[in-house]
Amino acid sequence: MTIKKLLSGNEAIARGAYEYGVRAATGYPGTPSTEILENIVQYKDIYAEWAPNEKVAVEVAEGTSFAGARTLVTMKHVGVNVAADPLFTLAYTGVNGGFVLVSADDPGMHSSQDEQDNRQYAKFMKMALFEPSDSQEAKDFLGYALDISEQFDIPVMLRITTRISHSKGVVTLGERQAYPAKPYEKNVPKHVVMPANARKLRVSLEERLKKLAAAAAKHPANRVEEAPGVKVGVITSGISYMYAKEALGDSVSYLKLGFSFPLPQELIAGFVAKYDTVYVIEEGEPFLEEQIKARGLKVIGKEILPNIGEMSTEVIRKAILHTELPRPVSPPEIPLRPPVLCPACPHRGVYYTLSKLGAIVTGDIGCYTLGVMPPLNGLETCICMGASIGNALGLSKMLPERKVVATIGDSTFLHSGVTGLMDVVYNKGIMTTVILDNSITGMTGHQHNPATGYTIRMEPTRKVDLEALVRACGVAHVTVVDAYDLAAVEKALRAAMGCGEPAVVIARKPCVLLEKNRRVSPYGVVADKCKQCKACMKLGCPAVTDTGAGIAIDANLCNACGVCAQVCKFDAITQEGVRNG
Ligand SMILES: Cc1ncc(C[n+]2csc(CCOP(=O)(O)OP(=O)(O)O)c2C)c(N)n1
Repeated sequence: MTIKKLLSGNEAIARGAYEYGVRAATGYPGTPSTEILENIVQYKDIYAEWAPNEKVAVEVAEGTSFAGARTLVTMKHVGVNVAADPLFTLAYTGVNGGFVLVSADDPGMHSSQDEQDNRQYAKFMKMALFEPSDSQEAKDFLGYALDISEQFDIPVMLRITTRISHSKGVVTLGERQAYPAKPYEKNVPKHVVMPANARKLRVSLEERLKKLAAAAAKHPANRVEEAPGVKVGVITSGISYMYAKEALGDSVSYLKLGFSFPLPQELIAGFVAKYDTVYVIEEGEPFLEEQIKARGLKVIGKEILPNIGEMSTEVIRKAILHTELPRPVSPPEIPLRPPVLCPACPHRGVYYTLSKLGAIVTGDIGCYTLGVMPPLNGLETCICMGASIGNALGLSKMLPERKVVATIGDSTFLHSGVTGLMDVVYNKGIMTTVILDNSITGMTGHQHNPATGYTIRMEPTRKVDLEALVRACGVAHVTVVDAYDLAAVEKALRAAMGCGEPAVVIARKPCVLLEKNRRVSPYGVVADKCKQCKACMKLGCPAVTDTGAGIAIDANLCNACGVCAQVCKFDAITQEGVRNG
């Protein structure tokens, strides 16, 4: 009996890992990739781990592949920047067990700081590239990718985007197939990339790529869908295929590229020759288009289609058909809801305090980036994971008259902040680092990390002692404070900022959402004590509102951190006060 299931692209990849004999899966969380590993956990035959960062995830995956296991490693697009070093070299060494890197890109930046098109990395790194268009293909192409990896001794990128990761489609399930582990062999010329070996591997890599290009030309992931009698052809890949089909239907013929690097140039040339006009419809950069044009073929692409943001049916209709469908209903008036820190988020009090102290505050990537929003206006830079500490060191070196404070989450500190801290100590930085330790990787949905004490399968494990770690880096001035205790936070920050040496404050309190079922007695306002000074409004807590007639606390939102009560000089906020909601 055939079993079919509605799966997201991420769930389908996890299922594919199970069916196609993956034995090891590693990664670091990041939208839109996170649910792949979270779903792999249900398959007990697969070793799974969250690594501290993407580079380590790839290095572990290289080890499992060298050991002979079919291996999957997952990350968001910017994670590939972090992991680029071991990935470039892996194309040289090749693999043993099939090695597939899932790069989950985020066109439109729904949840990211940039929208890099990582197909360019596949070409740059000289990996094979697969681009599924839906959940079924996400599963099937993982199988293809593992086979290609093993046949051609090459790592393969399975490149997905937010819409593939998170939209659902019907997927036909199969059984787990038996792929016996390949034996591990000591092979120094292949695995030790000292220059003498690397030069030989470089030559073999080009030979492998040539063979790969020939395979891509005949591969079932690349197919022509011919519409009889039409004069227009479309070359497309990934999610753009879906949009193109919806916009143009069978008024054009399609060359759908699922295996898109190395590009099957002969197949493309044959297709282009058949039509008067050929469009290349691809989301993001002109990855296919530039390579096709470099062969001297005449196609139309980014002259009329954007390289910014997501592709869509509307964009294609407008650019190629010059028509726009009327919007079926006018959108309702939706109130703007800018993202905010949760009620009782432990990061709030730290940014509130910092905003009083006049320091330059650098930020990093995590829930706490929301400290930038008014009224906290808490941070001034945010570049990429781990950058806050290096940014702060640079600022402090050039602006010695200013106090500079870096703020960074626990997961981000372990990901790539700790090396910045070593630099602060080594190069005698006079600045403060605040580790916002909510004891979880909050922003991406509560994944464990080396400081939480649990593995991805919730097995208890040893945890990194952050205080001991920063001391081991050479920081002598280390304070740990309760992030809800504003007086303690302020005292610790003032002491750190005044100590004249590298200082670390660990502001600790578990993420409030970790205690989902906690019963709390919410705070309320004692009306006759409230002077309406609005000091509590400066916290930007969604539970506290100014109704015009007075301050009100929504009992349904209040998680009883008590921070608003601490900022009230008139004792007008108490757990006995009047609650709304
Ligand atoms: C290189 C890279 N990998 C992954 C991500 C996705 N990501 C955004 S924030 C974050 C972790 C935040 O956790 P933490 O530092 O503990 O802060 P919290 O959100 O818990 O406050 C991750 C993994 C990213 N933006 N960049």
